[in-house]
Amino acid sequence: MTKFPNTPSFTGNNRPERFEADIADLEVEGDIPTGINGAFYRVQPDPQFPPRLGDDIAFNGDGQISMFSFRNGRVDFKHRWVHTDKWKLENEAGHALFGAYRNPLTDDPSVKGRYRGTANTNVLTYAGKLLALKEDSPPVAMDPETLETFGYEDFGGTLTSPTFTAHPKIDPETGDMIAFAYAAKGLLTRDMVYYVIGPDGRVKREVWFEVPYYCMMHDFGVTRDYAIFHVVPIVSSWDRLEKGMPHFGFDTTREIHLGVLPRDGEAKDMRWFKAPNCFASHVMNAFNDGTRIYFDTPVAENNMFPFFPDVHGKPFNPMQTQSRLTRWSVDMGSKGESFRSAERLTELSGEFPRIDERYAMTEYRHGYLAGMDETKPFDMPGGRSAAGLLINTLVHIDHATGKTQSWYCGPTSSLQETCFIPKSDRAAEGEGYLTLVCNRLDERRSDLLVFDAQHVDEGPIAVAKLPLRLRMGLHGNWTPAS
Ligand code: V55
Ligand code: FE
Repeated sequence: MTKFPNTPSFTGNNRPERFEADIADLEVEGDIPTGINGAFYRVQPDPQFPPRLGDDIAFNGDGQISMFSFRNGRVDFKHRWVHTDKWKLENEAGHALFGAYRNPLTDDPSVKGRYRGTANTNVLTYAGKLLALKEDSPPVAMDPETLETFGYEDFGGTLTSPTFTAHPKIDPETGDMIAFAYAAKGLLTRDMVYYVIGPDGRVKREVWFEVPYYCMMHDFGVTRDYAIFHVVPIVSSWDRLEKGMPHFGFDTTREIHLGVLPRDGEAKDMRWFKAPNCFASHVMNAFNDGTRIYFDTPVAENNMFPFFPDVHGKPFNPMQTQSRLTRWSVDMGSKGESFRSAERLTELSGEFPRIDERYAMTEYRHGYLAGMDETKPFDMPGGRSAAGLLINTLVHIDHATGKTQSWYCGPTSSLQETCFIPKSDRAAEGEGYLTLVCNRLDERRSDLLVFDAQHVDEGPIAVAKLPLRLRMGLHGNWTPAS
């Protein structure tokens, strides 16, 4: 008797799927290189139940993890819900108990004070556990082989905030996990905490500080010597929540801020820089040369989230949502508080930036993007993502030459975020594969594509075919079998 609303968030390409699945030995076109040995995990939001308030946004769907295990040219598929507290409480009740995205005032009173997280934003392994992440709650730990949920991860009792970013970074030199939490003293608080977690899975260093204004702190940059926090005005307030407005709204009248914390420093060592308003969310990579810091992020002129509308009531402007990879630089040795240095690295519009993670935090050459090429044909009305964007190209950027390569997926498909797989531990930067989910919109089905990362424009070298449809996902990561 379940009935989902007849709204854009729940129909067409956004219709719920709600399955769990195991498929041994997927049908493959082409050949998966036998040297690929490990698992690609990715996460997608999928609502377990119809929304409590009649409609909802994609960002509030319950997290489901897909695991593609590669061995000897064969790919096995496993797909499971993350058993968050929200999922379990609602599963027991048989209907939704939690209301709007990040608004506990809209919840059933029986769930007051419970973690509201959906674990739907990122998934990675660390210290032997698979962590499913949503930035408003602690990580949810799962078994990396069976995808069974263990429960909330408090890093051996050392996690001191009720929230944890969905974009932690692994330091390739130390093996540490560098992370942060915002709204770290409760909903809408300006308190943040920077964390260093050791390979033993325990927090070994934390620095508390405040941001200039509460906003969505979705990602950050880490270099060998600095952690960089970009404050972009995707803002909120108790007033919004009391009025039942969307949690976030975009404020074009506010400046952006860049907080730079020396990794071995304390809050007093942090410096804040300012720049004119723009939209930026994900960070491709960051690095520093002495005190000069480089921070690569796709930047759009205006808000990219139509479901978090302009706080001054200006209509959403799709023309201004095109994001282009931009290099910001700022010097910790400089005087003054402005940073203006922004160099556009490509004219292609793209988001979901990725790298060969072995070159995280250092000067790097190869970057990958989910490209949105408006000049290419699209024959599937309703196939656009919740943000109204259509990802139709896989892009490789070579920062050494400034050249790009791209591959267009055709007029009846769309693409999800890619993930780099090194050919081996000793392979040179960028020598490896790219894998990503391709939505076959006309067939209501999905494929997993595998590319040679050095020849993106030649198209996939192998396609692992799914007989079912994955929903639009967020992020994913590679874990080698070793
Ligand atoms: C994002 C996604 C989220 C979220 C906050 O920018 C930010 C992406 C899937 O949920 O809660
Ligand atoms: Fe993200």
